[in-house]
Amino acid sequence: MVFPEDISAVGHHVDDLFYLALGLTTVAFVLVIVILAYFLIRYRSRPGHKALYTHGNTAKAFGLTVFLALVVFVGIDINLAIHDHHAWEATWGTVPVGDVLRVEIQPQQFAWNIRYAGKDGKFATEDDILTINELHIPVNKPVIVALQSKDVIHSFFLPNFRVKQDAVPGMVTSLTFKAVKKGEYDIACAEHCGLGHYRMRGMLTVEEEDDFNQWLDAKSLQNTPDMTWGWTWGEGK
Ligand SMILES: [Cu+2]
Repeated sequence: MVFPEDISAVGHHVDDLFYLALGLTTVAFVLVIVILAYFLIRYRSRPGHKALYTHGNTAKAFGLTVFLALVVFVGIDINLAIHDHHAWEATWGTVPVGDVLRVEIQPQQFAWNIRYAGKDGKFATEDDILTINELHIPVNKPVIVALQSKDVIHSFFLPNFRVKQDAVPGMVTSLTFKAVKKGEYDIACAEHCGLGHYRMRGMLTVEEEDDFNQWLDAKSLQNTPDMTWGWTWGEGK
């Protein structure tokens, strides 16, 4: 449909959920319209037919209402809740362990400050590597991003992974994702964070692990790490 390309391992669960919700509500909508049209035509005003005044049948009306409510509740609400649970589990249910890339991101008005741990595998040390609006990750490797905002609430949004996570001042939040396709993709801020919100666009580059390591090495020669973040996960990779 009109979604951006899904390059994640689990994003299809979210897409499926959307299509399911769209499908179920479309069926309900069409049914209602068809029944409405039928009654409009069937009982329309025409010569030879007198209008009938009726209070209806309370028992029947009650039964029909309960029946329809159950159909909607079980057929749509419960159905969506079950699929929603699957999508949630797939996206957020398991935190990857082992060979994982950890990154710390501190958004601010209006940029993404991105920090890698460097050779020692620890954040907030001399060999940290900093970039602005430029996140590189290896393909087929789980990534865990820790977030804490410097100022207001931002939201780290990866449209091509179907995930987003709020970044809040004073608390560390995190999210996990894995790319299965190389390329250049968008990072967006999904929280209206001020006048320059529209400028909060970052670039995500997904590449082979070797290319990623080369890029990281080149970056590490260029920059002086900023130790003023005031928060860290400590261990990284
Ligand atoms: Cu923002």
